[in-house]
Amino acid sequence: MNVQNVFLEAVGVKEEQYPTSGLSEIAFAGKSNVGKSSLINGLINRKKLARTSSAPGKTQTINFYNVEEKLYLVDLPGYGYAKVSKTERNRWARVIEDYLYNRKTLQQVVLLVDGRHEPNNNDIMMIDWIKSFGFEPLVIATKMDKMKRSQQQKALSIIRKKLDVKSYHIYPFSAITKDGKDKIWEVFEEIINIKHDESEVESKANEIKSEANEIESKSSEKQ
Ligand SMILES: Nc1nc2c(ncn2[C@@H]2O[C@H](COP(=O)(O)OP(=O)(O)O)[C@@H](O)[C@H]2O)c(=O)[nH]1
Ligand SMILES: [Mg+2]
Repeated sequence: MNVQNVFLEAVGVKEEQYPTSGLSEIAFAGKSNVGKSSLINGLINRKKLARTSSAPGKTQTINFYNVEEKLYLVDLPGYGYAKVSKTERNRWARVIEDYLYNRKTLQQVVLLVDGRHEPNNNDIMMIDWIKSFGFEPLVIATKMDKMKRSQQQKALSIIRKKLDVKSYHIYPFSAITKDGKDKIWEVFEEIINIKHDESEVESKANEIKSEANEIESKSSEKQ
């Protein structure tokens, strides 16, 4: 996607605060500091529109970036930051769960994991969540520039096995070199278009149904 126009449209923790335009959205989940904000910045060609920080656990809101009035890229609050209290963690779970459950325009949740590390229990819980909400288990492995090329395939295969996803579900990315960016956009555009087509088919089907009902009620009037 050729991205020129992008802005932070909404920041919030509950439905009333989220955008109401009906545009499709793709959300990023993953532990604090994994590179969610950096990935978003990379995808939208900005250095720091999405806030990146080396202090983990900071983004506790859901942030909606409007991209070309075509879709939202959504930065979800990160998990797994040790210093967060139990109350904080519960709040986090509720915010994310409400969002995943109720957000009609959400087309895909993407899990980010650090390419260098084996996914932990939180990552596994998150991918299981993603699967249970009916999404494809899409994974982006971040910080690939921190690995030698020769280590990369092996690292991806470890992640794939640990999360139990297919090789076509995992995409490498580096916010430094931007390697992987084009492929990721390709996948996202396909997701948005497919879902778009589906909703067109659905609305056509509803149209036909209501025409059929009309004909039926007219013919029963005549009898
Ligand atoms: N070398 C390298 N560093 C990265 C990459 N992505 C993120 N970082 C760094 O990792 C830290 C956390 O990134 P951030 O995007 O804020 O993570 P978030 O908490 O998931 O949003 C920052 O210091 C980033 O500069 C990457 O692909 N390569
Ligand atoms: Mg962030």
